[in-house]
Parts: sequence; C-alpha cells; structure tokens
Amino acid sequence: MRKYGRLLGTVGAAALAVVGASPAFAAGTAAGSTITNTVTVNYQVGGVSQTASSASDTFTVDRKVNLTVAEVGTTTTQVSPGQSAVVTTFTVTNTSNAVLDFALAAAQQTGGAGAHANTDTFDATNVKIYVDTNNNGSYDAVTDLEVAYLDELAADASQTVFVVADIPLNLATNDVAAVTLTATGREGGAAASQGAALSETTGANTAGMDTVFADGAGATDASRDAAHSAKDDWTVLAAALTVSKLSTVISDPLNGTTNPKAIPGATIEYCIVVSNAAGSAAASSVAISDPLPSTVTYDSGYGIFLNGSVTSGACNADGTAGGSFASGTVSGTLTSVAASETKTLRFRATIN
Ligand SMILES: [Ca+2]
Ligand SMILES: [Ca+2]
Ligand SMILES: [Ca+2]
Ligand SMILES: [Ca+2]
Repeated sequence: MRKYGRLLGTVGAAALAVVGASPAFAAGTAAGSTITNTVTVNYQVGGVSQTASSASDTFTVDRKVNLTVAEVGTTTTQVSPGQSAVVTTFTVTNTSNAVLDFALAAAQQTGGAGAHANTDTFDATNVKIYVDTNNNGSYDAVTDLEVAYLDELAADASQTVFVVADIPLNLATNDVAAVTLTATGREGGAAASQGAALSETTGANTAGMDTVFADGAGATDASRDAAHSAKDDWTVLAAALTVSKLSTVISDPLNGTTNPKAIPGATIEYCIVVSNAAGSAAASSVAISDPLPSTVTYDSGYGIFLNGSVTSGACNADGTAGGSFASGTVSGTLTSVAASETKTLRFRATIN
C-alpha cells in the first residue's frame, strides 16, 4: 500500500506543478511554460522492495497565435452629411496562449460590399483608431487615446477599439462608407512599445518555444497569417429638400379681389414651399432668404407668415407671423421640416 501511495503521490505532484505554472486559459497552457512528467518504477527482488527507478521528461509549450476582431453590434451606424467624429466599435480578442501586441489598421474601400447587405459609395475622412482607455464601451473624446497598436494584451483578454472619422458634406440618404479594422499579432516586446513582427516556426519542432499561427480568415485577411479583420459601415441619412416659389394675384386697383390681374399697383402674394422627401432626416434651421426685385414693393402691412401649409399644390392662408424684411430681402426661418413634411413662408408685395 505504501508503495502504491507513493506512486500516486508522485504523479499528483507533477500534475499540480503543471497546473500551478499554467492557469487554465481558454487559449490553453501558456506558451513558454514547461511540462515535466516523472515516472517512478517500484519493484521487488525475492519479495523485498528495491530502490525505485524514475525518469522524467520536460518540454516547452509552443506559442499558438490566434485572435479575433469583431464588430460590436449588428447594424450600420447612421450619420449625417458633414457630421464629425462618427464612431464604429470593434473588439480585439487575444485567443493566443501568450501575451502579444496587436498592430491596428483601419482601411476604407472603393465600392464593394459593406458589412450590412449594403454597398460602399464614399470614403469618410480623418479616419483614426482609438482604444477604449477607460473601458466603458463607448468612445470618449480626449479620454480614449488614439493608438496604432494594442500593447501587451494578455491571453484571453479583449479590448474595445473605436474607428472614428468625419463624414463629408453633400451626401445622399443611404450613401455608405465601409471600414475594415485589421489587428495583426506582434511580439509583446517591452511594455509601451510595439513588439517586432511575428514569424511562424518553419520546419520541425524545436526544443525552444516555437510559434504556430492558428487564426482564421476575417473580412479581408487570410487564415493563419497572424491577423484578423472585421468590417463595419456608416450609412448617411440626409435631408432632401425641394423648394418651389408660387405667386398669386390677390387684388388690383381696378378689379379689386374679383378676377384681379397683375397690373401695376396689384398686390401679389408670394409663397415659398419647402418639402422634405420621405425617408429623409429632419431638416432644422431652414433659413429662407428672398431678395425682392426692384419691380415690386414689399407689403409691410401684411407681414410674413412662417410654417404654413399647402393643400393640393396651393398655399393655405395660414402660418404664424415672423421673419423680417431688410435691405430689400425677405428672410425667415422655418421650424424643423421632417421627412414627408411641407412648410411655407408667405408674404405680399405690390407691383410697381
Ligand atoms: Ca469607401
Ligand atoms: Ca471610453
Ligand atoms: Ca509591447
Ligand atoms: Ca487571419
């Protein structure tokens, strides 16, 4: 019994030593750690126990390089034309059995499939990569730092990364800018500096720590290239305003309001109609400026009416008084014009 117990004890100690040196990562036993296993053989001669014989084996665990880059969320990010600092979010996960640095690159594309059953139609500008420095999952200007690589990412650790850019003006609804974030494993090297490029061990297993690339193919990278990538996109929601200007003869000095004609001295009502297309972003601060020709005189007694309505293509005599007339120009600002909405600005003038 004693000998049996001793044998179990030896194996148990060896197993504990391995576990102690290498915590149970999902990524597996840590690269560079050694696994030692000792065998003990007990025997008897003439019924008498002899000194046991033992042998041990030690080898080094090799480095399996693996990583995942993934888009956070499953939908495109809606943006406005001219919007600055739009954000798309990714996670980079080190599924290697070693601490590594990860070089980061954000690439745009010209045409081709976006990330969400859409097609790239434009490029964002000023594209930069930030790390979620305060680890709150959202981009915080100033606090979250711009980076070119992730430093010393532990085995099994994940880091949130933001790609931040500006959206140009003059884009239409459903224009798309796709962006691909690629992370490439590097040697951990020293803290606060990017390590050297990784290289896979070619040829036979060596006694030292060899390196094997185990990553899959991402959005734009190949399998087993120490890199992984994922795509996301920004989709524009623009306002699509159309403007028309109508004039109606209200009265003339001879006919009054019965079948009035546009003769000198007649009163004309101008109506400026602003419509926003269905499915568009709401347009705010819609400022109208209408310089009057010298052949008409602004009717200050009637005034200016804002945010009126249209029925069957004709302006209604509604809206609220507002706007201004200065330097020969009628001005007024409509409240927000939503998708599929029409609003008017009305005023009157007399023909000179
Ligand atoms: Ca593009
Ligand atoms: Ca943050
Ligand atoms: Ca480093
Ligand atoms: Ca890959």
